[in-house]
Amino acid sequence: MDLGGPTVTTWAYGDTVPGPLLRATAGDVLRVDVDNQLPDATSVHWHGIALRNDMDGVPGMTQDPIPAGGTFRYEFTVPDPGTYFYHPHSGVQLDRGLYGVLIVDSPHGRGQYDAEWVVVLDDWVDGTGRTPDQILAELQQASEDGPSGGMHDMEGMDHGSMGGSMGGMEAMQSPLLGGAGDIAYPHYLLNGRTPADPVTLSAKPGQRVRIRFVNAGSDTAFRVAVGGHRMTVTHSDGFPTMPVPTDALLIGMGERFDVLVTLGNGVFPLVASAEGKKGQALAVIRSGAGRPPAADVRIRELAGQVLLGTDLAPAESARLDRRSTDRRHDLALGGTMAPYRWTINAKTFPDSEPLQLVQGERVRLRFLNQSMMFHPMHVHGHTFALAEGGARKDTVIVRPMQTVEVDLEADNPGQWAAHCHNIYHAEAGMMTTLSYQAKD
Ligand SMILES: [Cu+2]
Repeated sequence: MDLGGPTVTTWAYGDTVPGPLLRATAGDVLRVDVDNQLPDATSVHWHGIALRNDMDGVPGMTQDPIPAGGTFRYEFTVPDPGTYFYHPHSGVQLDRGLYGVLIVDSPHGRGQYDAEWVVVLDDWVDGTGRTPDQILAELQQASEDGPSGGMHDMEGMDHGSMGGSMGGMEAMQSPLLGGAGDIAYPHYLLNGRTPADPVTLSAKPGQRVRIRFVNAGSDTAFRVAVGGHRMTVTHSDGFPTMPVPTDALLIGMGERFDVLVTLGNGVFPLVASAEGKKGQALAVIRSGAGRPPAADVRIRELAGQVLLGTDLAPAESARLDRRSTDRRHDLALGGTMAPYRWTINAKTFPDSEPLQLVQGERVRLRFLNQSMMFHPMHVHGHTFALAEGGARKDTVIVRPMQTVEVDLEADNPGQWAAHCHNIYHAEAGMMTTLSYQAKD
């Protein structure tokens, strides 16, 4: 892959990063044939889609892994319109080039806008001398060696590369998120390009553009903004929100937001700053004449008002019915850099205790972050509502020492993963199962 400067060898869907854009209409049956030409077993997870359990793409939970050289047919109904994405649920493969966007359109028309841009954000290391599997091994090895070993000498892992507890090293910190991640990446990409040679997004002055943001990163939240413009947030994780204007938006790994922007006349940078880290991704918006922005352009909107998913309210159509809670589960989020181990209720997957659900019940999940790192928590097969009237979402940022409560309708039987969408945290244990039981 040519990333717009660096050329890397990586794993991808087809021959592009991001992979092919898949598009369907709510109610459609989507059929995708996977032909695994990778040297390793894989799977495809349809992030955010409330699909049938055996199509959810979690090896060991909903299917067998697709072996190297094997094939698998995914076939399922897409029930809800929105912005979704697909990626492997196998090891740290997501941190290669294996991701793509799935847009589900409404059968009732597309809404009031003139143009649509899909913007996929990613933190990139694969093919720059190390693979994601090597990074994971280094994180685990370094923590075994203790603070004086391992990571200090790793090429490309500068002194900001380890969060939290590694003594003597400058941690990557964000005022909004606390610990900002575990890995300092050499590149941050927007639609597969570094800022050195960014994509150009074109429209006419005065046009209203819908931007669909997807954070496909593995360890990086992005703060996004458009120079010279405000954005109006309209959707969070596929579902409509009360429209709210903002300067900037913070997007955790696995989150999606749709915004509307009414374009001025000229050339404007769309910047996705790696939150708490050094570096950014960039696109050039062109609606008129002007010089393109520099790769390291800074825009003042990034320092303005910043919204998180937890700040949003649902549109009337996305509100969860008012109901009393039938069942409650706590998910205590813990972990440390040394040893490199991330837990839910003090256990690492697959030793975690499954959380029981019963079909038809209203369930409240309480995420209690007891670590100094933020965790974007993702629940498969369902869209939850942030408690007390918050937005509908399937992935929510839980900040250090913060508690976030969400409600869901237990209406999709099966065995469902619930995990941190920091893919290194998930792989180091931060995952559990929501397990439907028969009613007796
Ligand atoms: Cu995490």
